[in-house]
Amino acid sequence: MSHLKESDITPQEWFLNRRQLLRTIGAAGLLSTPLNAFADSSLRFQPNPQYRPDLKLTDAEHALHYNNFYELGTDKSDPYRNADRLITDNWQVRIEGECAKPQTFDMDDLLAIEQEERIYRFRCVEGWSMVVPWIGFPLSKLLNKVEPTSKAKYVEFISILDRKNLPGQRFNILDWPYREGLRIDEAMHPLTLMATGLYGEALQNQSGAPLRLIVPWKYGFKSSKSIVTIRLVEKQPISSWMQATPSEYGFYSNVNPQVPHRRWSQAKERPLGSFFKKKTLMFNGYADEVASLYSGMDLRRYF
Ligand SMILES: Nc1nc2c(c(=O)[nH]1)N[C@H]1C(S)=C(S)[C@@H](COP(=O)(O)O)O[C@H]1N2
Ligand SMILES: [Mo]
Repeated sequence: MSHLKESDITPQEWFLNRRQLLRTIGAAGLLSTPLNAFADSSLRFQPNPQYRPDLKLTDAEHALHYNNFYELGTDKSDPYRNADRLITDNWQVRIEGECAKPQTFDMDDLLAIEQEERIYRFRCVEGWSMVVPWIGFPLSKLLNKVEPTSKAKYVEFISILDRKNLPGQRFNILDWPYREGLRIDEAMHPLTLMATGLYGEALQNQSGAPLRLIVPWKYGFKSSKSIVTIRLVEKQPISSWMQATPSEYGFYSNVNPQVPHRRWSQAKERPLGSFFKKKTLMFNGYADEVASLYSGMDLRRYF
């Protein structure tokens, strides 16, 4: 895919994407095509050199066609096949709860925050993994805007509820809407990203458009897609997965090769597109950055 090459080889400078190019041409009066025809892939971002590990990127063909997004179906190919069932027009995100300035943001507000590209490892609890270039901004930048109070000990993330259009929400596979949570220090951690794009373009629906969370040291299910509400709370929230199967899915869900899932080992993972497995790293390779968040905690108990 051509956009994979774009994000891969673009040096550390502002990336002039197609829409900007079109806007420039349009402003010069050379173009008559309505610019909103290209709106869904517009994103201006800067690669962050701090997060460009020397790792081979997963082929976009895999990352965009093998997904977990139960609102769009439970087969790995369902999210891509049913992508148009997710309606993202006029998307807004409400940030509320324990904060001085609760606010509703639209996507223009969020895209006005400086967007950066970061290459992260991503590890699903099921045992597959990928290395992909997300675009977005640290969640802390957004949370600081609402001024969390001292009672904000946790953050809850609530995804879209649209039973009429989302095929998966016709079934009680999970307790909808999809809910996840982080401790406030995890949410404020510089690695925690609100993603708006992937492979140089705005998020595709199957990836959780228009806005999803990325917490690279935790199993993938903590990285909620298509978020509509972020709630600052005092008590530890109960995620949809904890509610569905408390014995298998804990609140923390840090990637940990030493703590097996109830039904399988977590020692190894299969990178998407690869036949061979490789060893899973503690905290998915981010131990230097995040291990201190859990010092003194028994990670078998707080799984
Ligand atoms: N709203 C919502 N978010 C979700 C999910 C989901 O079913 N619904 N699945 C999670 C799981 S299990 C994983 S592994 C990742 C998958 O992200 P990807 O499809 O972009 O790889 O999304 C997570 N976020
Ligand atoms: Mo997952």
